[in-house]
Amino acid sequence: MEKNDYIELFHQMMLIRLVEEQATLLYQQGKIGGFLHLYIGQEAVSTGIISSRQMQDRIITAYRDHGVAINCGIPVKVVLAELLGKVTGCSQGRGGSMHMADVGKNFWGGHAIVGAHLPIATGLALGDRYKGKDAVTICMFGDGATNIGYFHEALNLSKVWNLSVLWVCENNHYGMGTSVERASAVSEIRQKAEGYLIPNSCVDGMDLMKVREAALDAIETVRTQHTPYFLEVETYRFRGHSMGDPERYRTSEEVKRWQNEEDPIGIYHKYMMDNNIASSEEIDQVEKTAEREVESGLQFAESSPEPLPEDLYNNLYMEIG
Ligand SMILES: Cc1ncc(C[n+]2csc(CCOP(=O)(O)OP(=O)(O)O)c2C)c(N)n1
Ligand SMILES: [Mg+2]
Repeated sequence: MEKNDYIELFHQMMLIRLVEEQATLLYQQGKIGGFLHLYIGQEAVSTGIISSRQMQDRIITAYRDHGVAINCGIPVKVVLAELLGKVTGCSQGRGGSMHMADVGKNFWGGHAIVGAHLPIATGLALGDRYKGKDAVTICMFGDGATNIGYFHEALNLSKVWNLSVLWVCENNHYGMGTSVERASAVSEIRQKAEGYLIPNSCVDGMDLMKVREAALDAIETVRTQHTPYFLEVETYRFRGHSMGDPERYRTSEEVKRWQNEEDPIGIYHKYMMDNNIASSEEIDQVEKTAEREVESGLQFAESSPEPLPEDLYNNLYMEIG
């Protein structure tokens, strides 16, 4: 990677964090309807995975999707507009927080039903096989999703047909208020892939460079060896499951330890300094640029119109070539 590439990755993680801090305020002001699941703490996962894809590779994820949307290249102002339910949002204000999408950028959406997008990933990859496309489908999901029936059906068929799917489990240790150990008979989640003879590995998800290295290897394996691959990424969400989570299932000491010692943005900042990639002044500039982008994006989103009631029944079905 060139210097600018390293800086762009920092820029993307900063944007995710700042957009979500802004979203917290907007939610408290009652401007965001429905649920709001924040990705703060997990920024290195989507940034590392998505920066490792080629543009023909598809991305699909669950409802914790703002970071993925930004990494896929949806402008911050369009993400903010979607959060506010405005017609200029990436889903024309109909999807909101959990249903960001832009098929033109090969982002096949955030999905609210736990596990339900895994069979869709298998289907996308089957479609690519039929059409002879050299594309990898990258499917991201939480630890909780691995206890759902869809997970097993989707993994099984992906191996039966040796489809080009990279399964990425974001193990943030909890599904809502339930820890992995209380919900899953297998606490080392990647072992579940063994049951379907899918090659697998586990990586530290707080270190962007480690995530990228693992993702590049995994995507290469899928593309060249025509097999699904399972990558478990160990991470942590710094905020509650969604807004208004009283967080009785974990101690504030545990949260503080991760925030202080494992902050992905802090770890990457240090990496750039230690390796003389950028000076602290240059990194400050990137932060300032990101702040300005979020500020002007907010103005755009707030001043955008709401969808029209008469358009309610448009775009319910569409043909995808
Ligand atoms: C089928 C289904 N069951 C239950 C829910 C309620 N629910 C929403 S998020 C969630 C936890 C999922 O945890 P995980 O997959 O680990 O993702 P994380 O929230 O940690 O990113 C549950 C149970 C749902 N949305 N869909
Ligand atoms: Mg989880």
